[in-house]
Formats: sequence, structure tokens, C-alpha cells
Amino acid sequence: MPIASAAASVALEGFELRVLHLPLVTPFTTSFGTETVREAIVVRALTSGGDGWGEIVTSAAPLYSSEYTQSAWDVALRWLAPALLDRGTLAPEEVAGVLRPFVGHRMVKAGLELAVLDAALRSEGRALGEYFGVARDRVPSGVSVGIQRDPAALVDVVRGYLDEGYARIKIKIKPGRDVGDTAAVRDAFGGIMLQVDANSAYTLADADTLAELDRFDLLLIEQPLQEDDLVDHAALARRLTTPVCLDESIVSAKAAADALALGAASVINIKAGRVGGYLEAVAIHDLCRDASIPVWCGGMLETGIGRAANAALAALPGFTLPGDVSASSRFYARDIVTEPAVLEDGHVRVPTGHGLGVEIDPVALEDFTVARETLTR
Ligand code: OSB
Ligand code: MG
Repeated sequence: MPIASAAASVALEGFELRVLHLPLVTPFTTSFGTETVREAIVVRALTSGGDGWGEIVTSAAPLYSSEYTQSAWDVALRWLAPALLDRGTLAPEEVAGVLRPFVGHRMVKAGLELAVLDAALRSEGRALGEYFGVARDRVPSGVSVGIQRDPAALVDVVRGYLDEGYARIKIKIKPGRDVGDTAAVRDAFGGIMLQVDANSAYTLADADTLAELDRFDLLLIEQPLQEDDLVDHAALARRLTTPVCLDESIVSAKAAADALALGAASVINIKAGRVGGYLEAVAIHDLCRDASIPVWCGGMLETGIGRAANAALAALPGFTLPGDVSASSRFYARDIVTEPAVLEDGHVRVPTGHGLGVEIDPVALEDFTVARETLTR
């Protein structure tokens, strides 16, 4: 289902970028390490028809991907935002093409594109979900649970999320914290939708350990091996009955097609930041839908900006598995939007307001800002 009708062009006047520090309600531990503060970059596109908002989902350190806050900040201000400002007037669908000569830096491209798209849709009075052509007004909400002190603590944390109504649980695993943690959660909660995420922490030499997970009836195992290990993922997929899902490896629609052709994945986690934008994300959705490959919407601890966009994306029909589209309160006591996403009956609502459908809380934005830069034409 390609985008039904193109968005309006906008006359760009500038970009304002901010680094924010948002405290997390609880530390988040993955195979990469522990975070207690979300360092995020918020983009404001300044246009003659009003502002648009986007978010660059880089982390402070280059652990999940090669991008990180300071690389994003530098390339956005030095190269990518100036290239867009040089064009002056452009449609959101043209952003990726203007930025294509610059290699990589997909999270930055995604954040800039989203800000332009939001400005365009707000000026037209159209919601992002409507632009994508979604048919659902809410999406089931899954939650990503970090590694805890021990399996008993993990079971307690998972119980809390299940009590809140989350529709699916994903637990982070790493070597030494895999079979035991998964067994503890599965023993405690027999019937729940459960999946695991390794964040690239294994090699093919760990296939025997990973095959032990087959007995837990998992929805999938996410990114067991390194980002560029497509052939090894295919070999591992042949050894497991648990479906292999790729996250880090899928950096574009081309990478998704290649992974599917190789048999490296039978499920794909779609994250707009990782693939260079929401339009590329829709393209991956479309190609997976044509290939009958289930997809789900991943998360990057987004603020209310990215969280709203993810809810709209996840409402496309090919997103047949619950995504990491949790309530804002999963990570934040205070968000930067006036109406943060809430959990209702295990779902989050697809915003219907113009553009992203959320409004920025200027006081919260200011309170969390630690750096700011504005570029104008
Ligand atoms: O691998 O899916 C991941 C967060 C940061 C970086 C990578 C990942 C994650 C998550 C959290 O699992 C997902 C969320 O935002 O809820
Ligand atoms: Mg992941």
C-alpha cells in the first residue's frame, strides 16, 4: 500500500536542533550496557507555513549502531540540514533523494525527514496516519524489558507490565542471561506472547545455546548476531525452530530484500530511524507484505514525537505482530508533548490531529534541553 497522495511542499526557512536529556523512570539494561538518561535530539523544521517536529533516535554512544549523538549533531548541522536548506522549497518525499549523496547517518536523515513531513501535513491539515493510509485507530502495545538483577527480579518486572495490560513482552538477553531468564518468565507466565532480543551479542558458535530457547514457544528471537552477519543469520535460522527476526541488520529496503532472499530472517523489526526515514519504513512494510513476511514496529526510547509517529506507522496492515510501541510512562515520568501516549486496554491510540497529532510542551522541552543550534537559509 504505497502512500496514497503526496504531501504538500514546504518552504524551508531553517532548522532548530536540540539535545535533550530525559531521565528514565528505571534504568534500561541491554547487552550493550545500562542507560539511566535518554539523550535525544529533537528537530524543529521552520517553514513559511509553520513548524514541524522530528526526532533523531541516536543514542549517546555508538553501541546499537555506528551513529551517536555527537556524530548526528555534527553531520546534521554541517551537511544534511544545509543541503535541505539549499533546496529551499521541497516536498517530504524529496528529502531522501536530496540526502542520498551522503553515506549512512540514517537516523539523522529520518529525523530531518520527519520534521519536514510534519510541517507539510500540518499545513495541509492531514494526520500522519491518514497520509500513510492506515485503517486502524489503535495498535496493540508490546513492551521491551531490560536485563534485571536476576531472573526473579525479571519475573517481578514482567508481572508489573502484564498487570498494566501490555499485550506482548520482549526480554533482553545476552550470553549467560538467556536460557535461565527466558525459562523463568515462561514458567511464571505460560500463555503470554513472549520474544527475546539479543542485540547482536552472539556468534554462530552459540547456536546450541540459542537452540535451547526453542522450547519456550517464543514469537521470535531478535538480532542474535552482528549487524553484517546476514549469511550467519541464515545458517542460524536453519538450526532454530524459533523464527529469526532482524533489527540492526535491516538498514534499508534493499537490506530487507537481501535478508529475505538469503533466508536470514522470517520476521522484520521496522524502525524508521535505522532505515533512514518513515517513507523507507513504509517501503519495507510494503515489500514484506508482498512477501507475506510479518513485521512489527521497533522502538528507540522515543520521546512523544517519535512515539506518535511510530503509532501511526504500526497501524499499517502488515504490522501483524505487536510492536515496541509502549506508553510514554514505560520510560518517562515527564514527556515533551502535552498528551503523552497512554496504554488503554493493551493498546496505544493512533493520533488523529494534524501532522504527528501531538503538541510540544514548550516548558518541558526547555527544561530538558542541554544544547541548541539554529541554522537558517
Ligand atoms: O534493540 O530494539 C532494540 C532500545 C534502544 C536501542 C535498541 C533497542 C531498544 C529497545 C527499546 O528494545 C524499544 C522501545 O523503545 O521500547
Ligand atoms: Mg532490537
